[in-house]
Amino acid sequence: MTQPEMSATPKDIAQSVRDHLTFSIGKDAPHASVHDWRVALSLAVRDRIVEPWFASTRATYDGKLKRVHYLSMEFLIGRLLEDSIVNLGLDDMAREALHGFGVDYDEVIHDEPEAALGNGGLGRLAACYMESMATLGCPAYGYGLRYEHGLFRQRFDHGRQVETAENWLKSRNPWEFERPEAAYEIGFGGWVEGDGPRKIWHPAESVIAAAYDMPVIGWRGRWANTLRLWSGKPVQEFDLERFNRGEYVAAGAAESLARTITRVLYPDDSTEAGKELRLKQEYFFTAASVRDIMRRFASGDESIAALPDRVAIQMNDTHPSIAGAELVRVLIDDFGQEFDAAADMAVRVLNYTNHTLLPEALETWSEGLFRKILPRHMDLVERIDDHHKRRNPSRPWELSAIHHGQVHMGTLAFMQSGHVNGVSALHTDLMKETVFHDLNRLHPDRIVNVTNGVTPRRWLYSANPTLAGLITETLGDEEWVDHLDRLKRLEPSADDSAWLDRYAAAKRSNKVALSNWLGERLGIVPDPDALFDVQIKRIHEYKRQLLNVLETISRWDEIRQNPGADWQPRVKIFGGKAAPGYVVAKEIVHLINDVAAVVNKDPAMQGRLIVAYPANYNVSMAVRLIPAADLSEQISTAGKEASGTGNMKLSMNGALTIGTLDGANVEIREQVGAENFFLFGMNTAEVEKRRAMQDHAAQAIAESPALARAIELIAAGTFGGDRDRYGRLVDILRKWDDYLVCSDFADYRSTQGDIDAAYRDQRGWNRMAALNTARMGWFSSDRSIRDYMSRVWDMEASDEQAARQRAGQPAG
Ligand code: 26Q
Repeated sequence: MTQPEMSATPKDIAQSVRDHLTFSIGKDAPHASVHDWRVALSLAVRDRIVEPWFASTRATYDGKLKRVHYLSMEFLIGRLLEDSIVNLGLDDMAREALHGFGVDYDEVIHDEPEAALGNGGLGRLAACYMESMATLGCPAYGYGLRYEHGLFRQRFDHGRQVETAENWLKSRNPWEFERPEAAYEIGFGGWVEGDGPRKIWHPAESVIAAAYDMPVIGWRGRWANTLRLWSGKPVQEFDLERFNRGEYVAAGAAESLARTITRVLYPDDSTEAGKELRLKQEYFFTAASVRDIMRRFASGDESIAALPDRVAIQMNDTHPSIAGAELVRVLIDDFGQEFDAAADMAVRVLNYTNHTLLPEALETWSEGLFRKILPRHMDLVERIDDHHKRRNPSRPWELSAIHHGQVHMGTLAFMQSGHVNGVSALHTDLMKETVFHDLNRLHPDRIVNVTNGVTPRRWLYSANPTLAGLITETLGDEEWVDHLDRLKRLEPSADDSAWLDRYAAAKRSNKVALSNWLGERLGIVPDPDALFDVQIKRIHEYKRQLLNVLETISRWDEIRQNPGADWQPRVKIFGGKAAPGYVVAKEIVHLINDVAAVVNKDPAMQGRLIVAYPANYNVSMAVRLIPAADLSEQISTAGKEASGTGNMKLSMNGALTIGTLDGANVEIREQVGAENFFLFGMNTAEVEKRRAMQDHAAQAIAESPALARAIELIAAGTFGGDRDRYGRLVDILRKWDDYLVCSDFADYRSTQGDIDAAYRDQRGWNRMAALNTARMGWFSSDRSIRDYMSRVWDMEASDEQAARQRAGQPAG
């Protein structure tokens, strides 16, 4: 296949950029803005993706390969230009080409708005998986929503979070291709006619799902898949017939729904449930995707019996789980199947990934709302539930997808899936023991584990060029980028002090760059030799940013009490957004900012403690922070974090972890070695026991004077001036403490002390950091996708076929 990186020269790229500037944008070089150059470069790069993109599609259909359809409400792709350039091997050439025009490459890259079409981990995972599937030559389509506004932009106003809309589409998006021929009419509401098996649904309103395609190019440009995002369009600009009948309001309603449905991404807000528009979004993108998948399958003139051999559908959490009912509907209505056959076939096509066990985050819809929006599907859900009962006569009576007037989407998704997976070993075990206990007993082979992974192209090679350069030089070539387990070969170098100095120098240069950036952003320039301690993730009580804040307060207090002591300088860096409706999370944001304000202006600190909380944490900020981190905070209450993926990115880039036995931390610790990981806190069994205790918080506070003092300082109005400001947080800590912040505090604090001591031995620390990098290869998302191919999608054969094709050999 094509090898784009071999065929291009800087001159070619320069020519292509100039052509696009002239003919696609209509600008003359002297008058071109950074934005113009960025679009011109994007189009020049895009030209080089189109060929492998077509070739991949041809190979898939000619070879009758099985393809995966990854259905996700979220794809947190971030900036695309740099990713594409890196995967095509064009980085040096693009830089040189722009330099030749007197244009700064980095400025052009940073001009691109982020595609923040996701909340956090789940959405970013989908983006990493798209990249890995393209790298592995796994034929795949991503299906999602083309939100006009992605996740809100965060700003701080006197320390309080303020949300504003982010408009990533305000200028031309060079990565998308509109596909007017791929459009589906999606109905909502109305009524169902007939009581036989083939019913006719008369929706009250409908919206057109219009496709926009983005190519996703794999490493070295050998394979490209499609990310298809749906946008809402009115069926007619105005329903003239209805208007003429005098139904003025109804005629306009469909149009207004069309304009609303893909307007905005819902922030992950476990407290706010039952939003009608959210259910409409879920059905809208799922129905369009299922119809698209089935239309494409039907165009291949194979019998419907072949469907499970050609099509796998992966549901990213329950958000697309209405796909099950829609698939059954299409199999009945358009493919003439009987209900039972359709329901049985659906199980052979569908799979479901679970990302949470938190009871309040498990998706449910009231039967009334469900029936109002999707009357035909509500009937189907009842029949699917009944079919599952008939197929499993030993099913306990209480095991049903519909309970007390609520539709339980997790149960429904489980019943309709051939495989259900958790995202880390611990999480999968807990799934079997808790939420899916009964279903697991009924279907003991259905639940499998696929531990999450991250793409090393973005999160190591591209984000951390200094370290990547050292790795390449040490290992002799770049093969490690797509065979990440080869990082193991760095292990012997961890005992070579000259090499270790270079490893440390790479980290230090990243820290210098981050210090300068923090200086520009916040006016704080930390000493690059301080310990950079990083907690970056959504703000949530279970993730326990409060634990970190309490330790920060305690540290500040102690330095003030004993300013003469030899304190290890630390920079506490926080990043993350709170859901707009999550009051407690917003108070935590406010507290971090108030603590930062007090600590950073305290002359007694003398650089020994700095708190930095840059606003609007997103993918691009992660790319700056992760390579510069010394310490990674993964401190959730054991049993609450399904996996985590930031934990993997940080460790891979040589940050040591302070963490609980939660999510993928368990496996990270196994891989890097317990001696290179700072473990603290209770495990899941201990958490459960402790929570059953009365007064666990009061006891922990009584046993730790440092904790009592830190809470007292907050309660006294030390941060922010008034005593009432944090009354609620103080009450939570002292009275309920559901996430056991108090109970884990003493161990956390003493482990932080161990870390200070360990950091003083720079050689020892660097060795541990290097061993983290060397042993994290298993967490490549390439490994995760291989696991999905073999454990979930039954795609090993086509993997081999595709591998042969990628290597340029004829398919056998
Ligand atoms: C639900 C209903 C209404 C509005 C929003 C939502 C919603 C949106 C996003 C609910 C949940 C999410 C996102 C969840 C998420 O990111 N989970 C994380 O998934 C990661 C990838 O598997 C894991 O590593 C994390 O542990 C998990 O928290």
